Amino acid sequence: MIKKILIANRGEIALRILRACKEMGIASVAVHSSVDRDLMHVRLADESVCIGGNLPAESYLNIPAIIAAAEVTNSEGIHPGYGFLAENANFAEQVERSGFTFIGPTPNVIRLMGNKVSAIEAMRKAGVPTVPGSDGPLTNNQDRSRAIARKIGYPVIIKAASGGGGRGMRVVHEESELISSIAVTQAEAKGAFGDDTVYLEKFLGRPRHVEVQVIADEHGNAVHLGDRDCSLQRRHQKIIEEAPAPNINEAARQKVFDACVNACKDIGYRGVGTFEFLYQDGEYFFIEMNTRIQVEHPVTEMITGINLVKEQIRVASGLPLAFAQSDIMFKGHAIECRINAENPDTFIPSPGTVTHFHAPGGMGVRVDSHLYSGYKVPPFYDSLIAKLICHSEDRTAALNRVKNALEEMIILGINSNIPLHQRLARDKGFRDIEFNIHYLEKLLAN
Ligand code: MV4
Repeated sequence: MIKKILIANRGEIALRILRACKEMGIASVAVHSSVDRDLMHVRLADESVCIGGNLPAESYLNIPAIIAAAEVTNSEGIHPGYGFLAENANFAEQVERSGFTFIGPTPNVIRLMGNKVSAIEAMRKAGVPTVPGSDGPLTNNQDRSRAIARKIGYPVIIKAASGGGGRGMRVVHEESELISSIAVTQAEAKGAFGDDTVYLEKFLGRPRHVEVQVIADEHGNAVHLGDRDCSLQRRHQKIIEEAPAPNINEAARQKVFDACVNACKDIGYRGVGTFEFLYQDGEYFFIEMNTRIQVEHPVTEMITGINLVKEQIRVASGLPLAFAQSDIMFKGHAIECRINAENPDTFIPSPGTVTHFHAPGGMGVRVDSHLYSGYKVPPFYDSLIAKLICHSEDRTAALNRVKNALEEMIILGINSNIPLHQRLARDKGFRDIEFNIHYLEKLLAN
């Protein structure tokens, strides 16, 4: 087992990783930017190193500084958390080349999944259902592109191979817009990612976002940990996630779980991973795979009782999975509210000093947060300040717990989106599971 881990992240996820290290008897090293020296996990870590300035490029994205910090502290493993360098194959490669263990998949698998064209191809070959599409990049042959789109049927969507998470996409409603839309998407992709490869898919109009959590070891074992619904989002930022995904066709669901496990074995996956699907009319369509621990992992932990970050560290250390598929029991329902430091009406970020923080509690209530009274939320990073996760025997009871916990939660000094969550916890469409990926934005528009 790895004996010392450098946490290459900040905020709630850095604290989450630190807690896993402590439970496992693993020494911890916090690295942080100048402004982040007062972060909760920096105080609690065995050692800490300031790695640079406040801009992400100067610190949390500064690969040489992070590797130097691992060297001077004699760290063995590097945990990237989510965001920042978590899905950067070059970082994973440099970590390994410098003699450290990257807590995540191998660089080649990160690269395979980072390119959406190669990811979709690998999944199709492994029997995972994908969206009808170009099955590869579009070429400069305009007749070919028109023929592909006509065969699939409009509307279609053009996506950048190096995009993902909603960046570099364009919906095309009719043939007259196709060629110019391809050109614009290519130009944007070139600018944003330095890669103008684009592909085409059938555009699904009202899908839900359903994702499947997996974990695999390097000995050929892979299991799924069920699914999550993350449809409630605004501008590709998830607001509420829940596990299991409610109202899913059970036969299709088991089939997709099996396909995901099979795909992990097929591509030699190691670590935690998430298969993202669009789910519409009882059918699944793979769109992307995330090779990191995700923000919403706690809802899966709550219904399975499995500590995903601990298991992630175990498999990165080369240990076999401690459980088989048949050992995993799914119990009850969990809902996560992402609490952001932002104006609940305008969504404008609201950094500043938290003059008072009170976390809710009680049975089935979990708060993952680095906040404390007196903590100053800096303006340089994303606005996630807390995750409220409620677990209960069924969805209705979990929702009720969310509603009550939100009433207990106090964050003073800055604005938060707690009022938005209070509204959603009472919302009929959300309660009745009558939503898709467009639901929240439509609700906010009214
Ligand atoms: C789509 C789609 C409809 N049809 N692909 C957006 C994020 C990226 N992961 C993929 N995205 C989408 N791909 C096809 N073929 C609609 C979206 C989409 C979306 C997906 C998941 C969650 C929120 C979304 C919001 C807008 C669009």
